Amino acid sequence: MTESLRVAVIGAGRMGADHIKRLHTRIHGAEVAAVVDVDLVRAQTAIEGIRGAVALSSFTEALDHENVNAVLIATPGFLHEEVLVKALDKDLPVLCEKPLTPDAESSWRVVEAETKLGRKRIQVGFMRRFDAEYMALRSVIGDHELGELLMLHHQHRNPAAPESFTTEMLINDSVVHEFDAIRFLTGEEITSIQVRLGKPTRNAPAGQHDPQQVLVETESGVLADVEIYVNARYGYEVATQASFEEGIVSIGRDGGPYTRYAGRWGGSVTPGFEERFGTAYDVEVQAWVDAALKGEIGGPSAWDGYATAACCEAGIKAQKSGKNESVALNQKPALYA
Ligand code: ISE
Repeated sequence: MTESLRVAVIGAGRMGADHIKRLHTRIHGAEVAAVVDVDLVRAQTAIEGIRGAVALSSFTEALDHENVNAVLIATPGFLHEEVLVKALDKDLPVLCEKPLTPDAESSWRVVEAETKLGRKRIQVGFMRRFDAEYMALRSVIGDHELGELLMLHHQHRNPAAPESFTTEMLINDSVVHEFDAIRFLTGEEITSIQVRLGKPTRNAPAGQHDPQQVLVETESGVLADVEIYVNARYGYEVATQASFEEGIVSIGRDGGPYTRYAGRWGGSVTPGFEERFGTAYDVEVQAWVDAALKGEIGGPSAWDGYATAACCEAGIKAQKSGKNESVALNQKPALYA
């Protein structure tokens, strides 16, 4: 049994830097052994103060490094497949930020490679599964506390999206979280998706259609809607309201101190996903480390990565066709049963 994870973090951008800090300061049983970034200066900055860690510009060098026995991938999705394949070749535990890969075909190749290896090594970074309110809502659904779940209403709002964020990325970079959350909450696969592009905000960068409405149906007929709005200006908000036969459950509303001062009342809006899901990320990464030390995974699998990639593909098709598009999944391998 491995005593501690010595992690190569691939990608030192916004999410990578956040995970490096987390691994270094809050997670037990793991340390940062290497940081890889095409921008070597960025990698060097990221390892400052971390004794024994090396900064590299090639992921192959990191995965072959004698002091590395685990991988955390935090690069953009289109760069994931080759790192995943190499990590599987070396039988290393992997935490891969979402999406697993950008499309269903490449995600299926990863599933096939892992199936061939014969054990689950890849955990996908859907951190919402580790958020206390998501877990509580899942229990209410699973225990039928309020009867059957009928509908889910999701709001997913970001303050601003970068210029490079395309119309498609609203689906495959943002709504991918709701696809996984709907699967996690209901325990069912998604069967069809429709996307409506309505009146756009003038605050979106040129060529990016924002907001969008995504309509989803699951195997048993649960209907879900998602408002994805990535230039909402006022702050970060990820919330869900669930309608049951006997009641309604809402999660994700802003909390924190409620202040009355100088004739006004209120509190603060969460600024970004690091704050909104900070604790969930900590729990997620600790679950990965604890499981990896036992040769297991502690969260969503490559199958979940593949299933959500298939949803994204149907979603992007639906953006273009305006029609309800069905989600086609290959047969689930026994490894993921
Ligand atoms: C980003 O990559 C995330 O994962 C955030 O959770 C999400 O809110 C945002 O829309 C994505 O771009």
